[in-house]
Amino acid sequence: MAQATLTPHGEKVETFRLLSGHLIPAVGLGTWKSETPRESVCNALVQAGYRHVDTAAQYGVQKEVGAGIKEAIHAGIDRKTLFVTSKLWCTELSPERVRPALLNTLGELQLDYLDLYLIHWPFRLRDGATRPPKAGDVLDFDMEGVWKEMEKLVKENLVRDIGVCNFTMKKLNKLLSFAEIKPSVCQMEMHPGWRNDKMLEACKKNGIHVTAYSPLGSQDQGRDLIHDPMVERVAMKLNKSPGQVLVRWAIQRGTSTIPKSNHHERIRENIHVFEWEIPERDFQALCTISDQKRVLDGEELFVNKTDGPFRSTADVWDHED
Ligand code: NDP
Ligand code: 1BO
Repeated sequence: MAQATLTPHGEKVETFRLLSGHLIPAVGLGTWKSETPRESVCNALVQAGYRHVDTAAQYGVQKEVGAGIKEAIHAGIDRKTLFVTSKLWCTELSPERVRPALLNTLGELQLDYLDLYLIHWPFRLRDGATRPPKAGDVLDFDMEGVWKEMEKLVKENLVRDIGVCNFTMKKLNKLLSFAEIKPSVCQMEMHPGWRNDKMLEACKKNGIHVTAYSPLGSQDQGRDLIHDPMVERVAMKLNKSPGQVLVRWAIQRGTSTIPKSNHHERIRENIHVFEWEIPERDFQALCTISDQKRVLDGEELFVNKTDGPFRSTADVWDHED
């Protein structure tokens, strides 16, 4: 359940409590493919009231994101009220590379700790791996060794929480079999066009909070949920925008979510989701959207149809879909 708190300006914001006891704000700003990371982050924090930013080393924008955070701090935002997430990229997925990768991320972001550090994808890629991967580009992944290094980062106060992205139930169960510190967060693609109910339930059962990525259906080759007739119908009925309905739907499922936008008016719009709710009937109607399909299925990154180790997207997702 989301909990409501007030900002110093009296605005209501919802948060979720993690296994660690820390709070994660229900809405964060996504930064993948952001064309205006510094301005967007600074505006989101200072003008729109965001306190949660999601980035990753792989996005190539950490320096600009860090500059945006720094500007916001200069404008009076307290670092302690922020929740900053970054992610360990696939080329760094071996035990000896975890700590240097985190230190590099902290340097780029100009921060001395992260609120959340996530394994970006549970597959190791060779340096210089191509898309799609050539034979030998996708390597074995020492999950236990990498997780132990992530746990050390928590113990050294370099990161407050650790977690994973793009895991299957099989991989989550493996992680839980040896984790001394359980993952606080599992970040997964989730929206009405890909509800991924099974993974959401598996996480809830283990007390693991889910952050829904691509809540609007993503971009470029993504899924246009903004113009989905059901989403438009609910938005019209509630006098909200389709983007707001999609963000609110994610929160009412018990997930935090991280919509990305380059446009300030949309960034503002996407966080004005706290003083109202989608009625149960409309919420359920949004849960019936057909053609359930991932946008980010990992094919380009990890599938090599002739040389493996993953010859299909079904292999990537452990045949669980
Ligand atoms: P989103 O679902 O957030 O969609 C972004 C697209 O929606 C952009 O084209 C944006 O355009 C548009 N948009 C934003 N707000 C509105 C609005 N109110 N009305 C209409 N259109 C809107 O896609 P992402 O894939 O970027 O996902 C969000 C974030 O999740 C990422 O940025 C990243 O931080 C994270 N992520 C994590 C992954 C992982 O593997 N862990 C994978 C994918 C994403 P414009 O910018 O022009 O406004
Ligand atoms: C390839 C990276 C997907 C966005 O997190």
